Amino acid sequence: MLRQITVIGVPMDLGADRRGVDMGPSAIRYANLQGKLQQIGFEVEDIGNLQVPTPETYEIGDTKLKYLREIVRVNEELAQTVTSVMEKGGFPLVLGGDHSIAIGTIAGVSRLQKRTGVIWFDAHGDLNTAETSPSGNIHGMPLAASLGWGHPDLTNCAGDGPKISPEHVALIGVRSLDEGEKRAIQENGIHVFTMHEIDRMGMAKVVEEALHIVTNGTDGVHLSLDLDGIDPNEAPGVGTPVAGGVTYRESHLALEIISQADVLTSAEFVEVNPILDVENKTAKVAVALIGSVFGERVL
Ligand code: HAR
Ligand code: MN
Ligand code: MN
Ligand code: MN
Repeated sequence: MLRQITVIGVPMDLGADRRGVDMGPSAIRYANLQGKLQQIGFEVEDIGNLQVPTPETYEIGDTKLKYLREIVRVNEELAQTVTSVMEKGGFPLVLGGDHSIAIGTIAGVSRLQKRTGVIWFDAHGDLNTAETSPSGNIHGMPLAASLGWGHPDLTNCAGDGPKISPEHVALIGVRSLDEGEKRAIQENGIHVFTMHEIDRMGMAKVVEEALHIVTNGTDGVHLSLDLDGIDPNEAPGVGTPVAGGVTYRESHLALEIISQADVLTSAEFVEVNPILDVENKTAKVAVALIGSVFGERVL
C-alpha cells in the first residue's frame, strides 16, 4: 500500500435529517487519527475540511432530493480533490460527514481507475433513488448514484454516467433495506452480505468472498465504511442506528483481512455524529478501525 495518506474532511450534513454529522471529521481527528497512522509508519498529510454550506443558508429544494444542488457542488469539489491526491501518488482517506459524500469520492477515484471495486460496509443499502427513497435524504442514495441510477445531477456528478458496475460491488453488514432497494439488488445481481450471512458463514468467510468479488476484473478497491454498520451498542454516535449489527471484533477482523489483501486504493469513514455519541466512542471506533485498515498489528 502507498505510504502517503492524505486526509480530507467533508463536514457534510445536507444528506441526512439529523444534524451533527458535520462534526464527524473533527471528532475523528480528536480521537488521534494522525498519531495512529504515524505510529503505524505512514506519512500523513491532512488537508483540512472542504467547505460545506450550512443548511439554514439554503432552501431545501425538492423534498425528494433534499439539498440536491449543494450536495452536487460539494461532491464535484471532493472528486477533484480525491483525483489530485491520487495523481500525486497518495492514498485518499475521506472523513464524513454523511454518506452522500461517497458520490464525490467514488467519482474522483474512478477518473483515474477505470474499473473500481467497492466494499460498502453499512447497515443500509444506500441504493435509493428519488422515486424509492422514503426520506428524500441523499445519504440513502450514494451507491445507486455511483452505479448510474437516479437523478441525472447525481449520476453525472463529477463525470457522466456510472462510475462503477454492479458486479464489482459487495455490501457487508446490511440489515435495513427499503422495497425499491431490494428490487434493485435482485434485478442487478448485487452481492449483499446481510447480518444473516455474517452470522451463518462467519465474518472471515464473508470478507474473503467479498474480496473475490471486488478484485475480480478491477484495478483497485474503494472501502466505503458507514459507522452504522457496527452495532449501535458499540457505535452509538450515528444518525440512523439499526440494532443487531457487526460487533467490534468482527469489524476489526474484516478490516484486518482486507488490509492483508493489500488491494485498497482509497477509503472513507462516514456518518459519525458526535452529538448523538457517548464520550466520542464512535469516533474512537472509527480510528481503531482505520488502524486495522492500514495494517496495525498486535504483534
Ligand atoms: N434507507 C433509508 C433512506 O433512504 C435510510 C438510509 C439512511 N441512513 C444511512 N445511510 N445512514 O446508510 O432514507
Ligand atoms: Mn447506514
Ligand atoms: Mn450509508
Ligand atoms: Mn445517517
